[in-house]
Amino acid sequence: MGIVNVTPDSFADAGKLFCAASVDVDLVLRTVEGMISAGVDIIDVGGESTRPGANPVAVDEELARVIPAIAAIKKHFEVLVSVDTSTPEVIVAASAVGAELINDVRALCRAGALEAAVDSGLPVCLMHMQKEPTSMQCQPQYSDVVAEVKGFLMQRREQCITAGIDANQVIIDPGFGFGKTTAHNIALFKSLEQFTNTGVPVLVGVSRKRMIGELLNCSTDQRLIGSVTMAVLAAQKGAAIVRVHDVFETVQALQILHHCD
Ligand code: YH5
Repeated sequence: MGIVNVTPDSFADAGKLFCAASVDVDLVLRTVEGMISAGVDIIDVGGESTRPGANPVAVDEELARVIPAIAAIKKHFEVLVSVDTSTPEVIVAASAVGAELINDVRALCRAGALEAAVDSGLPVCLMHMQKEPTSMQCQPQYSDVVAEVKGFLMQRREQCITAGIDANQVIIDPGFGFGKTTAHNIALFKSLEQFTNTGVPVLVGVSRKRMIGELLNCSTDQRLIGSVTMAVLAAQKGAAIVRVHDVFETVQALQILHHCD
């Protein structure tokens, strides 16, 4: 899964796909074309910055960022598109322009989001987050991070199934970096098989995140090797999808894994 940010403040992004007040659709299309050439399977389009401390974005603003980008991608390419959103209006509009997966860092917990996802008939990715982006990195606490994150995801998955989403249409994601210290992230990553062993498809997003910066003591532009290495380890532990900035390098590494493992 390749990350396409259409936010004005996404410092972690490879390219700034946002120009002045509106999305630069041509730049989005060139980025997607590059990812497709590199072997991407899914393009994840997000219009809300969820980096630590980021401010919430208004619904109209999120719609204006995300929907033109998804519509243009679907018009020009055959690639699967996922929408990184927690907003019911965005779920509805994105599915209307051809998005194929709802990726929600809030696990469809916002009012109306679960209903919108059910109505869309699309598969969903449920991610764990402690608190909200504005507050999540101030002293995250768990007594047993693996049990608590897994318990939340499996319970939320059951609620989604009860609400009408097919059991085989739910992906789970431990939510690396979302209300977790580096120690919590590493504990989760080491125990990733406790998630993949359930048989539920698991998505892992660690690309360029702070845990890699802390382990290697390096800035975001020096996290490529760490990110690719963690993507390979996640795949080896059974992750179904890895969400990454650097598609070309990650696809090469995963091809080696699949030929030689
Ligand atoms: C995720 O893990 N993450 S947005 C801070 C960074 C680097 C990257 C430099 N959406 C996930 O990518 N969706 C995001 O520091 C996600 N899983 C799923 N399912 C945050 C992000 C990032 C943040």
